Amino acid sequence: MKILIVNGPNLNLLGKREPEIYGSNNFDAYFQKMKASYPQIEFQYFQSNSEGALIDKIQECGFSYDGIVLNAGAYTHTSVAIADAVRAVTTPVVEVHISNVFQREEFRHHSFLSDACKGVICGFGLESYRLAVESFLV
Ligand code: CA2
Repeated sequence: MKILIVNGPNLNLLGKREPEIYGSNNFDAYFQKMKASYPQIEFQYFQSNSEGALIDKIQECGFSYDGIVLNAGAYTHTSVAIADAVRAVTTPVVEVHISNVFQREEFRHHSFLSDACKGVICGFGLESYRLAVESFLV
């Protein structure tokens, strides 16, 4: 089984800034542990601050992978183009958020991606990613 994990803008700063919202763990350390606990899954990780690069990666893997875990960061709330890419591919996509976006500012309550995705997981910190991976195993 092949799963792609995609992180959008500013998520490269995880563990370095705003720990009260996003926690103090660095994504790479979390990802290494998660990979070790799913030896049967072939993971690829991709992070970009650029909308086009995120779309290119979704298109590149979206016809051959078994699942995509997507945290599009702030593009979640703005990007029709990423939503179109999610709709265009055949691989199911699960939208994730580290924070509970519904407890935050109103503009974070709307996602352009959710209705194009298989499901949405938010508010469980970095464990949101593991829960999304689990969703591909059931
Ligand atoms: O909660 C999430 O995972 C978000 O997708 C994170 C986005 C935010 O715009 C979404 O509304 C919810 C922001 C990612 C920024 O990540 C940072 C991490 C550490 C320090 C600063 C920003």
